[in-house]
Amino acid sequence: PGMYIGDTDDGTGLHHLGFEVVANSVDEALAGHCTHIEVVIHVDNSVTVKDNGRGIPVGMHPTEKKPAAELVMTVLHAGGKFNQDNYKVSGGLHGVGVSAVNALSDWLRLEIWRDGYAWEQEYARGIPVTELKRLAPTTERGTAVTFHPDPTIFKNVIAFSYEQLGQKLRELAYLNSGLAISIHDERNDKRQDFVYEGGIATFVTDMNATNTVIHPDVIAFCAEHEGVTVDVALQWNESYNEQLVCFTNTIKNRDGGTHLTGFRQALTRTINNYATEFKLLGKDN
Ligand code: 0RA
Repeated sequence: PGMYIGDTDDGTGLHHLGFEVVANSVDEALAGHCTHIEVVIHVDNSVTVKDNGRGIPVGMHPTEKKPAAELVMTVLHAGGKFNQDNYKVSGGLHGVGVSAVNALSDWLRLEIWRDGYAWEQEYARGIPVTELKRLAPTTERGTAVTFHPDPTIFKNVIAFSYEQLGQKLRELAYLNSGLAISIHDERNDKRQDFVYEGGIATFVTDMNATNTVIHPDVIAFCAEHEGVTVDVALQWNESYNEQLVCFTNTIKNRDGGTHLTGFRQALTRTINNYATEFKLLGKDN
């Protein structure tokens, strides 16, 4: 478990399970097929992640003789292989996929709405306990995964934190402009909806909500170079405390990295060059 999801005793691994399932739905949104993701924390500490994407494919795999969905749920890294878009951007558990969550759940229910029907399969500790069953006809599309973390693996912190899940979902909503993400905690009926049309520019506006800003408009831009896309939003305020956060593939980089160092250097150099060129740094200023 440590290899795939991190610490099983302090809650980080536990919450990673939820983030990995959400990351699959976010990928579906990034591929342009999903607009809503709903997360529910149930009273028994199971979690449901439901999206309105295309649904995990239910067709038989020609050689494995199993439905694609079952392979996605039981084979490490299988998810990406069925996705023709090959669009794995949102980072969950280092990309091992939802099969790791399945293996670490004492039970998991997969529901799919696709190809005109609802479908369902149940698993215990990663092993199917039912066939993928075809249920009632539907015109809906999407996927829902409900999982219960295995109590023989997760110790000490075994309850999901509404704040910890909510904080991450809020970040994901900022980073995926227009994607609606909701969280509902059935233990206390708390709920929140996150949807930000303005992307990270709105993130910065909200970060500065309690500060006096020096310029009203957030400076925001997006650029691509050699297949790498960079999104930047900046706004100065009157405080002396810099708040700089960076993400790579929607994962927060708590310890920064070369991209943060490089950004800082380029920003300082650019402002210095401008100030020098326009003689803003003279002794009169
Ligand atoms: C493989 C292929 C396709 C979709 C997905 C996986 C998929 C996975 C997850 C996991 C959570 N929600 C998801 N939604 C979709 C697309 C196959 C196609 O229709 O072309």
